[in-house]
Amino acid sequence: MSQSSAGPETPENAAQGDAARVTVVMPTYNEAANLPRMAEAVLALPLPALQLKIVDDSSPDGTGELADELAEKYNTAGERPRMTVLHRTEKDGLGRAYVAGMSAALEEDAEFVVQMDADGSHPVEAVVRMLAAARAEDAGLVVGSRYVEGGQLDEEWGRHRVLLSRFANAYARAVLGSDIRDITAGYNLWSAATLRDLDLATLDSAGYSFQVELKYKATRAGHRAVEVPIRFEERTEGASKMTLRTQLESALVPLRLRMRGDH
Ligand SMILES: Nc1nc2c(ncn2[C@@H]2O[C@H](COP(=O)(O)OP(=O)(O)O)[C@@H](O)[C@H]2O)c(=O)[nH]1
Ligand SMILES: [Mg+2]
Repeated sequence: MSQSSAGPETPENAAQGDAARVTVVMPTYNEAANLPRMAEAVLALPLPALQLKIVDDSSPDGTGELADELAEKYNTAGERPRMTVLHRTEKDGLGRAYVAGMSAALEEDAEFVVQMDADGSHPVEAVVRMLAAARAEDAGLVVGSRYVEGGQLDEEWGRHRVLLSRFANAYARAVLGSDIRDITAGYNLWSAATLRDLDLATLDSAGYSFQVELKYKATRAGHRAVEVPIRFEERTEGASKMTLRTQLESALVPLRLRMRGDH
């Protein structure tokens, strides 16, 4: 057993003050109203070696410049940065933004990579539980799950949206034969070994279907996935970037993956 996985009695304690090199990759597009409190909350986690990496696609609202200012505030010259910013010139999809951010995190020697939205929908403190679960269950992937026992959706979600989300999940799970309950989840923690195995540069998804594709490929490659319950909060600031195009891609990618697979 490696030294880092030998921990105190409970999974909850195991991650307190944990020196794991966790990189939280946070894609942003017009999230200036959310970024300062998100950065503060992420960097206040009891994980001193955790880094926050913003991946901004030249947001017209100045999120990229704001991220640079925040990085300057949180970083200390001569020390390993706590916050970094990856500026991309083009908005060419959430999946591509994640591939860029995750690849950079791996190059910088992260041990774990977390995907987290910038709009406050993903409860920041759950990172500690997700890391503990990865260690305790030797998982390559931990899903912050709305659809396991204890998971919740903000009551503000209307009936229509709840049904659409449940349908998208059930559809992708059925087409792919996956037993991950929240296969469309955007809040996930990955071990570096799992991501390295997946060859991020070769993924099909440009957009939101990236979430499904990566989970599917990881479990098919034999990496263990576990789900920890989270409460998904509705965003209070800014607007969703989900478009009809990304929804169509989400419908088509599971079919494409399945046709290519050896079912
Ligand atoms: N860099 C980048 N970030 C994006 C893009 N699309 C969405 N995001 C970010 O991804 C996260 C999830 O997007 P959001 O609009 O909240 O999607 P929703 O929660 O499904 O409505 C947010 O942090 C967005 O700012 C994109 O094309 N590029
Ligand atoms: Mg959102």
